[in-house]
Amino acid sequence: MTGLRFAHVLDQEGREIAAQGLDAATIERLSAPRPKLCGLSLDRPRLMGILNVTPDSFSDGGDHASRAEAVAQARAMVEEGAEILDIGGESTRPGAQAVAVEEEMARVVPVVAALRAAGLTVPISIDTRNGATARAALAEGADMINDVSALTHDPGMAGVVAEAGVPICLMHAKGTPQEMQRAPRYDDVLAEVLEALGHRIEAAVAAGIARDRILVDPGIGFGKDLGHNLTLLRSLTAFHGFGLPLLIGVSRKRFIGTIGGAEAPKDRMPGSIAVALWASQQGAQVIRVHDIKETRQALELQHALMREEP
Ligand code: 9MG
Repeated sequence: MTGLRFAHVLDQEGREIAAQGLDAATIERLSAPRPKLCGLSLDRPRLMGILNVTPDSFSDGGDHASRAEAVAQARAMVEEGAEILDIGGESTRPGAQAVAVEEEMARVVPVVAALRAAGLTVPISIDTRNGATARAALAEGADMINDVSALTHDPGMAGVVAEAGVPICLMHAKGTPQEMQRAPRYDDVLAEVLEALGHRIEAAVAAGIARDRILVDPGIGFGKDLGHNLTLLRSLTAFHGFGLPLLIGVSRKRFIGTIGGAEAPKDRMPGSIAVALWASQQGAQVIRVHDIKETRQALELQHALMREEP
């Protein structure tokens, strides 16, 4: 008995290995309980709700009005079952233009302050590639950083995170949001993403970020085509080899619309839930979603069915 939930796992080269044949150190790395994330145990998948604070997300009826709307939306998300909020002021959709750091800060930081002033205690993640935004948001009460550039965009980011001692998600992306979907190419997508993430973990640790504060994410849709996304999703167990919590974001992404025949992102909820269930079954510890209530219900049913007792 290995104590693992998987009969087979993938090694860091993507080869399938029978769990029975693993040595004790590998089993320990794969199965050791992950440290708590912002006070949340990671013994079941946690839902990270997406709260975009870009100009098209809320009314432009003035700063106060849009802040109040963001607080109301955050409250509703928490009531629906979001356990972490991921707040972002710069769109990272394929083709999106970068925004100035000052503009990003002006969008995100007052919302974090307003959420805390309104008494919301939910852990807040800041979706940013910029150290200055991270620093200011942490000062207002944010708890962790989600950096889709894995510390490659801003040389100042690692120091901010190291100094604050907060968790950071290192996501793999090939290229920047502006150009990443222009014919991405890999010889072996799984091996290359694993290797790149391994290097980013080493860089983070070398910059003073504690290893046990790091989450990893293969970056579905970030410089990947349909085949790359499917290969990575089929191989999620390989990412547990880092011994770190795994965060997965697939919600409403293009490949779901392509396979599921849903052109508009808002019509991609059923496919998003199907992939969230898949990620949960592969042991992902954090799942980043738009449709919280619906994903929560699906995960509850999955959990009930997988439990051994009645
Ligand atoms: C900001 N953002 C959009 N998609 C994402 C994903 O898949 N993972 C993470 N960590 N962040 C994402």
